[in-house]
Amino acid sequence: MERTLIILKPDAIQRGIAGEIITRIERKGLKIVAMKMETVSQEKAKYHYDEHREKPFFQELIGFITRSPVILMVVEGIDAIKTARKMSGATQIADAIPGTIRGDYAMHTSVNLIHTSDGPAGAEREINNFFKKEEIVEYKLDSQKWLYPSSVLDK
Ligand code: FUP
Repeated sequence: MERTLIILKPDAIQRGIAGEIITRIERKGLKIVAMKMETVSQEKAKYHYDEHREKPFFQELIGFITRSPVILMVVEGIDAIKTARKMSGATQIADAIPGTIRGDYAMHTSVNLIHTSDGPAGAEREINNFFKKEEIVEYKLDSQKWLYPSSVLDK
């Protein structure tokens, strides 16, 4: 099982579609193991987007993610990182195909509703930036026996 960070960005909440996005995540079968709302600080935002520090869109990116509250989630599943990225859709909005969250609901690359980690190292770093260990909830999700074969769950 893999974990990834999902951020429902300020536009998702301000436009009232955070619930719809959470519904998609639940229906897919990703297990939500942590969730909270917060206004992201400048410090956390800059750490989160550190790889983009030198990019021309960096200031806009930090301004956007800190502008209004976000919903932060940690979700778990087999190949959760890739699965969440596929569900989000392409970074460049014109390439985000219908059926993806960005493809269905977003109009601009800079105002794109959702962040998901791009790999195992990034996921760990990003989860630790926003969540303390004790905020991640250990529980059994009964529906998993209808989402995965027993050969996977018995491991
Ligand atoms: P993604 O992983 O799809 O969120 O994309 P990146 O990590 O490459 O980019 C992080 C954020 O920077 C995107 F969510 C939006 C913003 N961005 C721009 O505003 N312009 C660009 O050309 C690329 C990214």
